[in-house]
Amino acid sequence: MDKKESIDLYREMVIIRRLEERAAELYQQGKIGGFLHLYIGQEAVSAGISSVRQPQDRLITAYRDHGWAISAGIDPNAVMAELLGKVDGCSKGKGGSMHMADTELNFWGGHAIVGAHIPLAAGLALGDVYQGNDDAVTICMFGDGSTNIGFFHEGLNLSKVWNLPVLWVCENNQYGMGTAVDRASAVSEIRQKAEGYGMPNERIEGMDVMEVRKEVSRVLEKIRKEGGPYLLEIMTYRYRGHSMGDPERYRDKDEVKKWEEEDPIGIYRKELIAGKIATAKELDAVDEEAMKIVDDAEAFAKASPNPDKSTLFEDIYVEPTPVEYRGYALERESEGR
Ligand SMILES: Cc1ncc(C[n+]2csc(CCOP(=O)(O)OP(=O)(O)O)c2C)c(N)n1
Repeated sequence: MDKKESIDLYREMVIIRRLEERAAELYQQGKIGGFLHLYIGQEAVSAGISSVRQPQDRLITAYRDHGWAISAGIDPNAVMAELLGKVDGCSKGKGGSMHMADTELNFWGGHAIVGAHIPLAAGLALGDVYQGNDDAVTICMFGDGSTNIGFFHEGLNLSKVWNLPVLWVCENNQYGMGTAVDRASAVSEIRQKAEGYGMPNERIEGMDVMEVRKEVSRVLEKIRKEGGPYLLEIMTYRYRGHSMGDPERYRDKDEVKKWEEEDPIGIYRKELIAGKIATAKELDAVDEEAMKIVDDAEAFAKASPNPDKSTLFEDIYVEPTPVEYRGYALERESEGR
C-alpha cells in the first residue's frame, strides 16, 4: 500500500468508530428506532478484509453491519440516513440498522435473522459458478453464535459438496447476545467446526488491520487458484453491549478494559507512526476530517425526508420473471396443469 492507501484505511476505521459513537447518541435521543448493534472494537476486520476484496467478490454479513457498509464503500451520509430511517438511506430508509446493502458495490447486506444469510452466501457463490465468473469469491461474515445454528452447518456442507468459492469468516467477538462462546458451543475453537466438512480452516488475530489484510489476501488468492470453500475464524472483541441497553452482566469491566488496550485504531495508528508512513499531526488531521464527515452525515440524515407511505410495499421482492421466459412453467401450462 502507498501512503495515501495507508491513510485512507486509517480514515475508514476512524469514520466507522465516530459514526457509531454518534449513532449511539442519536439512539438515546430517540432519533434511531429498533435495534442498534455497534461494531466498535471490530473495525480492523471489516477494514482489513475490504481492503483486499476485489470488485467481483460478493460480500454478505449479519446485522452488525454498519462497519461493513462503510468499508464496502457506501457513503457515510447514506449509512446515517438509513439509521434514521430516511429516504436517502442506502436501503431507502426501510431497512434500518440491520439491513444496509448496495448490490452495485457487491454488498448483499445486512441480515437480521441469525445465520439466515449463510445459505444465501452459498447461493451467491453457486450463481457465480453457473455464470462462469471464475475469479469471484463470496465472502460471508457471521458471528460465533450463529455457528450453533442449522443454517451454518447446511451452508458449510453444501459449499464443500459443490466445491463453491466461499470464504466463510467467523468474526469471533467471544459472545453471542450475552453468552460466552464456550457456554454455547461444543467446541470453543470455532474453526474446528470446518473439520467436520473436510474444509481447510485457520484461526487468526483480528485486532491488527495489517495482519487481517495479509492473512485474508493470502486465503482469497488460494481460493481463486485452488477453488473450494475455506473457513477463517478471526479473533476480535466488541467493546459495547450486544445492542443498546445491554446491562453486560456476563463479563467483567476489567476484561473489556484489557481488550481496549488492543484497540485496532490505536494499534494501526502506532504502526503508521513507527513505520514513518504518517506523523501524529497528519493522523490528527484525519481524525478531525472524520469527525466533520460524521457531523455532515448527521445533518444530511436529519434533513432527509421520511419514506413516503405509498412506497411501503416497494422493493420487497424483485419483479417476478414474466411467465413467457419461464420455459418450464410455459410447458406445464400448455399441458393444461
Ligand atoms: C434465528 C435467530 N435466533 C435468535 C435471534 C436473536 N439474536 C440476535 S443476535 C443473537 C446473538 C448472535 O451472536 P453472534 O452470532 O455471535 O453475533 P454477534 O452479535 O456477536 O455479532 C441472537 C441470539 C435472532 N436474531 N435470530
